[in-house]
Amino acid sequence: MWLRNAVVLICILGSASAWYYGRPDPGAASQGGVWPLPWTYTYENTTHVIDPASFEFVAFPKNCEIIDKAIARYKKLSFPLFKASTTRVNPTLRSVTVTVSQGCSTDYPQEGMDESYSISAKSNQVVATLTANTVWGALRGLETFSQLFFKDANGNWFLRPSVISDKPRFPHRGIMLDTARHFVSVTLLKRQIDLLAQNKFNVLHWHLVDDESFPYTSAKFPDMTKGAYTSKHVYTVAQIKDVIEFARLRGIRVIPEFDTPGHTGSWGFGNPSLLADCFYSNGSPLKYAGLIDPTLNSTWTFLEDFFAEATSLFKDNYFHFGGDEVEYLMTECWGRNVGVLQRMQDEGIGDTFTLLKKYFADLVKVVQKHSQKTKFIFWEEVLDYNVAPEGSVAHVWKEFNSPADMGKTLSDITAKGHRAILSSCWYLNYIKYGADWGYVDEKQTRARGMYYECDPQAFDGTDEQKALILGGEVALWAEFVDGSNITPRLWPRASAVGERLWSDPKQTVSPDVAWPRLHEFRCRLLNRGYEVEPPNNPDYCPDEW
Ligand code: CP6
Repeated sequence: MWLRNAVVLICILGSASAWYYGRPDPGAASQGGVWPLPWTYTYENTTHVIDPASFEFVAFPKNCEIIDKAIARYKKLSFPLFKASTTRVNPTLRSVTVTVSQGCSTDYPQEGMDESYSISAKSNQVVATLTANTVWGALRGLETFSQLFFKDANGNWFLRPSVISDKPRFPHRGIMLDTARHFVSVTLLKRQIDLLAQNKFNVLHWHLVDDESFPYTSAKFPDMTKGAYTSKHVYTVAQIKDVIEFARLRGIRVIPEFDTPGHTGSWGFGNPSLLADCFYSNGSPLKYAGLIDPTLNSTWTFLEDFFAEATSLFKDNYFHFGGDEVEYLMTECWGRNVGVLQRMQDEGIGDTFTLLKKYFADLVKVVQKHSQKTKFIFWEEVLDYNVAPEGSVAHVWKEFNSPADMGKTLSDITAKGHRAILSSCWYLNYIKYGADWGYVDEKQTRARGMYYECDPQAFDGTDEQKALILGGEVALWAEFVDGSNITPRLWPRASAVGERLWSDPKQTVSPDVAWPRLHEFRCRLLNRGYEVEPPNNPDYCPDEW
């Protein structure tokens, strides 16, 4: 009894402080709040009664694979923990019709796809409607619709009567996963793709290979997997195709990154002549550094064939070619390598920056020889050094400790007319005590730059410059991440970024206001079976694991 009283007392204190700090009821059951927040919504102050066992999803057009498979998923995702034996009720809403006005599509999702949708599920409707121009909009709408369902403590199901009209703020909303520092199984990659879709992200940036390992299988160059940790730590061509198809069905683009000319240490196991030998300033050899030698013909025949295969395997129009962190390596591996220096002289290339510029220009040439469709994304340095080909997209990452520097970079890069993707403020491999999605420390004090408050368009620049921002990406560098912790490290912290990239910034200004809805969404993901960490304190879910 004293325990019960203590709990009641704590709840009273808790709700008092909750009010003061804008905290949610720490045990709030999900009442159909939607994450990320839709652009326009009206809710009625009543509830629809739902019978999950008989609720129907009806699609137009019929026999559209991507929609039918999505409906099969959302029948389950809409009613997590539903037990079929629960007593049947008389539902006030019986079904939803899903209409795709442009019809079915078997295409791959691409940049700029139309992801808008509308939902009408008013209290006087017996049949709800979800309409979208494209299958991609229907996928996003199904996720929103599934979040309007909620259950009470007795296992009775309801739907929040709503009218919603929604679309993304940015076309590029990504998560970068690094499978080179630690291997992530296909099963767990697919779990992240499912979570991407449930958070309305649309890009998996797959940082496949790096200095540490080479898990990518090339059919043309099977020796390259000598750079994998072991022969088990690889993605086969069939598995890569499977991941791409899994992502397509969820409206997720898979953009691979082949980071070059630096970060290529593991490439040397399968192709030793590809990398230049590097040296300390005293002339002794520097091991474990990787920088491609662009002065050899063999390098270019390899890169041409290698990327011809990769650009036909991956279906997205964009490819990420890295280009980060080569400054020291240019000195150590090109500037102190007599062979490279000799061939530079023979070609009339005066310095390593000129060689770097020529490297990227030649890379673009060999890639485009076999794949006209391919567009290029590079880490920001490549654009800073003015060595990037026309039309390349800058991936801004460097200024992760300084919002001011980040703003300046965005301003400078867009002033040059480059399009940009932002990651600097969304380095989720960094962990810190506290609710770092929206607050900086355990005292919940507001601070600059936490994930929810970072805005990719908050820099000094013209409207034209701001329009060059394609969106952003969460970066999860995997030095200390593998299958054991990838899901809770990403979620729901990345959900905060998902809302920033999808929702109206004017309606999503404060973590204090967002908190209850994020809490509800995280509990929903738990019920769906994902090991997502708590974003708040105090906090508990109606159904704990
Ligand atoms: N690997 C590659 C990395 C990083 C980058 N590129 C990185 C740099 C700084 C931090 C975290 C990660 N590990 N290939 C930079 C884009 Cl803090």
